[in-house]
Amino acid sequence: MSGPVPFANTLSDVYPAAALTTEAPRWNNLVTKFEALYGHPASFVARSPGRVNIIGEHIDYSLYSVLPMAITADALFAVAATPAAPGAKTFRIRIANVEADKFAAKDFEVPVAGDVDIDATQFEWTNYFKSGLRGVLQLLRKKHGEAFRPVNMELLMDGNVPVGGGLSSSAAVVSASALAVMVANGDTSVDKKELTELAIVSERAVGVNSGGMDQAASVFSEQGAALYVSFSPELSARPVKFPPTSPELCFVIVQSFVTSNKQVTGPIHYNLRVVECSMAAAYLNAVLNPAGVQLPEDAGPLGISLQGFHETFFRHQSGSAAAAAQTLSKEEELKKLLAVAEATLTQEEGYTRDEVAAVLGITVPELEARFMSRLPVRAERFKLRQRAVHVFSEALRVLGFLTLLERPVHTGASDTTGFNAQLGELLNETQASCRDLYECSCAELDDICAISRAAGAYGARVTGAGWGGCSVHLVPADRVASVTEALEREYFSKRELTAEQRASAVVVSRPATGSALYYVK
Ligand code: NG1
Ligand code: MG
Repeated sequence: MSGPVPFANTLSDVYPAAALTTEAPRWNNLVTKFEALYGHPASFVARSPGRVNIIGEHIDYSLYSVLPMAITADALFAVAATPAAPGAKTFRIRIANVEADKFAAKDFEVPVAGDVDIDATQFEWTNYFKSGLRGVLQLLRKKHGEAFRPVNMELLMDGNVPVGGGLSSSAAVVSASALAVMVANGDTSVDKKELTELAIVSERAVGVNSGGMDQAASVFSEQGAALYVSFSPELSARPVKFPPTSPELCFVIVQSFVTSNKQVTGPIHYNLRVVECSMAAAYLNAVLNPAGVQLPEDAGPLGISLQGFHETFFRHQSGSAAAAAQTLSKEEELKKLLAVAEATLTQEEGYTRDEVAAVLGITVPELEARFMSRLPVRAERFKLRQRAVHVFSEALRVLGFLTLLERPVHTGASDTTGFNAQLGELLNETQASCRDLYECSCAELDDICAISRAAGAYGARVTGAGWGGCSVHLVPADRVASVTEALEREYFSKRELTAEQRASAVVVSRPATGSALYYVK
């Protein structure tokens, strides 16, 4: 399901009807301010949304499929471009934000033949734009050769995905930036797959070993559907519609207002999990596959993944007569892997560097160079068992969820078969696994989920990276009010929140469109 990023003729091509009353003035403000700032109109707007992950948490970087959906909130760039002066050694970027008092305008020159300078150690609001710019320049140079001359650009940004809230404002900004730079440089038919892959790699350049779920959801999503994203054997995505239910099933996004910043806590949280999963893959390969088998180099952030182990394991198994006799379904394979991981990775307390290195037949410095040199991590013990069990079981839950959506047995009129409860139960199991095995929840998120379930949600769990940020809840439309009230009474009223925070604390999210381009008329 690839193809070019679509052009929108009207805003109703982009947003659900309910959002138009707020989006139309927002877009008008953007193009009006652009003209006031730069003295001429913008020529186009590039747009990419945030996302909420429905199910499939912390498995994208192990290359297992996930099921996110785009939200309405997005990053917009109004853009105008002019060719750089002939023979110029640099080109110029002028970038500003509609919230001029919060985000100061920046002007910078970039060498035509050199690289874009990004200081990932400093929080600077234009870093994500710069990472998109850098990725596109590398791609266009590869495509057009050294004769490629980037254009000067003027940009005005308006982003309304809450930052640090688990809704992937970063992927929205990187994807919209990359799209803006491609189109400004004359590449107007931007392939969605190419844009997604570029945005994934670009975002990794700013300090997080991320998987590709956010960028895929931001670029590929279609209105009214969730997106089933696969990373193996290659990136692919397809929309999955929710069957009609009565009352309507809503996805409610609830903020915890506990901030977790991956750039800061990466060494003990997110990046450490990426390292643990890759080490688990190498460990399982060393113990379970025939001697000398190497895991394939793949698109995972560290180049090998649990998915890579999965494939080599069954390839070598099918060599034996007994195994060759039966072909396993994906579900059966994952169940087998779950059992095998539990039987092999027996140390509940985790594994030291010495223990892992010994099994891999390498030295500790070699282990560190292989797994911990790209980004630093801080840990004495690596919980390979818990992480691998989470990944295999979560991959199974994604398949279970997808099967329920695609083969609904309920009647549509009422939930006689427990369809809603089954979907909800999978979300609840994910929460338990994130809390106990992956250790990426936090006390506040656990509370929020419990409060919401007691007030009528079918399922509730942390969404996105976790350790704070937000949660997603499956709630029938007629119980949204009681869930919201319970959260207000038992959680939000006990925290000091600004009026703005209160207003964004609980949001019913309807699946929205992915990346789009709009020509300013
Ligand atoms: P957040 O932090 O919610 O944007 C992160 C990763 C995803 C995925 C989830 C966990 C980035 C940019 N994104 O999402 O790829 O691994 O955590 O499922 O780091
Ligand atoms: Mg992010």
